[in-house]
Amino acid sequence: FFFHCCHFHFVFIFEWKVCSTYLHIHLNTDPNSVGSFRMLIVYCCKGTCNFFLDFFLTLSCQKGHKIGYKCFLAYRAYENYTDASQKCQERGGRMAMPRDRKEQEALAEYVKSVFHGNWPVWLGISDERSEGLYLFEDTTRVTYFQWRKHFLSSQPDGGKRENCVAMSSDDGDWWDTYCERRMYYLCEFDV
Ligand SMILES: [Ca+2]
Repeated sequence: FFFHCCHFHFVFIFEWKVCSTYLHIHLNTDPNSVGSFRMLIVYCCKGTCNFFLDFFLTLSCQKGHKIGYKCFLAYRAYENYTDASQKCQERGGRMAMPRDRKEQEALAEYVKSVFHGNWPVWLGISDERSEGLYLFEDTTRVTYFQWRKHFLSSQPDGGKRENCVAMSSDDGDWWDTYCERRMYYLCEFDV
């Protein structure tokens, strides 16, 4: 048993050695974490190692908002779209992907309760690959949309300049914006 620290969270590693197969259990004690641990089974032989198993298990959704088998969790850190995606994956999740009205409404309500006032918050949706074709981060097509509709500023309106999608924290409406913009973000985890 030993303890070390990596760049964004503390990790405990229990190492159980059987021949040359290693079992690593990383308990994530990051205060921003949804409450997960990562398990790796590694087989090493003659200086080369192969991963047999590498998965995250989410234990609870105490800090976030649970709907069905998803746990949404909001992060108060400014990141651009790519970095937000990376941060969600490092924690064992992915960017939030509201797939239908029920998930959208639950997410909008949660975001409103977390971020008081009007803040843009990243969702895992973009049309970077092909203008006007909105895909979730996992490359599946978006079929339910919640674009802001207003006579002064209906969305999306950014064309090829704005290819990533943010949710507004006050009403849950979606806006297209430029992907390099840094803002709060939402991850989702399987529970
Ligand atoms: Ca666009």
